[in-house]
Amino acid sequence: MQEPTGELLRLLSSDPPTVVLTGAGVSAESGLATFRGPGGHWEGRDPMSLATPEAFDAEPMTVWRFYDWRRTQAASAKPNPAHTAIVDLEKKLSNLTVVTQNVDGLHERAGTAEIIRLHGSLWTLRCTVCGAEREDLRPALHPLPPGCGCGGMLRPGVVWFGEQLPRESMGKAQNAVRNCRLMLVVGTSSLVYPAAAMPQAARAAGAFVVEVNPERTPLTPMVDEHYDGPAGEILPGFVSSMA
Ligand code: BV8
Ligand code: ZN
Repeated sequence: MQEPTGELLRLLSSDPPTVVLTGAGVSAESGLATFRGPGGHWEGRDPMSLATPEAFDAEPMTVWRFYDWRRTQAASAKPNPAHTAIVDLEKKLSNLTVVTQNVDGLHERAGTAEIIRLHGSLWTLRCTVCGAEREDLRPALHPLPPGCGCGGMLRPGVVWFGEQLPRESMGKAQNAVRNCRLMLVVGTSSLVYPAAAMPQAARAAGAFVVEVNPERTPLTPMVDEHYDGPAGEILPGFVSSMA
């Protein structure tokens, strides 16, 4: 299915509290590799094996070179029509929240105002000793690993596998998920928890759940509607079909 159905358009015209849950697929058309798609590997290493505290402890330089590469890629990428359509939806609806698993900052650069980052950000650095956090938009950091004024080593401000999600973001996200009447699940393989549990929670709370993904995922059998195409084409179609 590609064009929005009458049911979805009727729901959109009722201005429902809406959550847009996004994953790496929403940045695919900006040229950023997804985690599990083709080209997702880095120097032959599986990103999943690098995005862990164990990898950072064992080989901080390798992990920093991976994240410095990710930052360089993200800095040269541009928001794509999927990001822009989500900004347009936020303007047309009175209560829309983006809950993203992405760390690339493209939603923010596209102009999304209400955003909850579940897995942190490539652009935040956190000291492993004193915990001080700072934003640093420079794509290539030198020297690696970057250091804190206290002498400690800085780490990327992202949530690694095996790490707890930020309590505040989780609380806000769970609130938005429980109160929404429409959830758009865009560009995620729905494999990583606890983000992957959110669509079921929304559905249990009575929301209409729509998945936008060119592939089927473990979530597909449970959604109300599945649009099988690139988000950069499907989402602008939703916006242009709205009155
Ligand atoms: C936690 C930041 C408590 C870093 C990321 C066994 C069972 C269940 C759970 C677990 C388990 N073992 C361990 C766990 C917990 C684990 C987990 O869920 N593992 C999975 C792999 C089984 N979760 C955690 O560890 C989380 N913490 O649970 O803490 C705890 C503590 C200890 C022990 C247990 C529990 C932390 C998870 C956060 C990890 N950090 N990122 C970084 O980015 O470097 S996750 C990383 O992968 C991304 O951030 C992203 O969130 C995530 C999933 O990737 P997706 O975004 O979905 O992207 P993916 O490539 O997978 O898919 C892209 C999709 O887009 C595809 O479907 C594709 O078809 C589609 N697509 C492609 N092009 C387009 C498109 N869609 C639309 N348009 C297009 N053009
Ligand atoms: Zn410090």
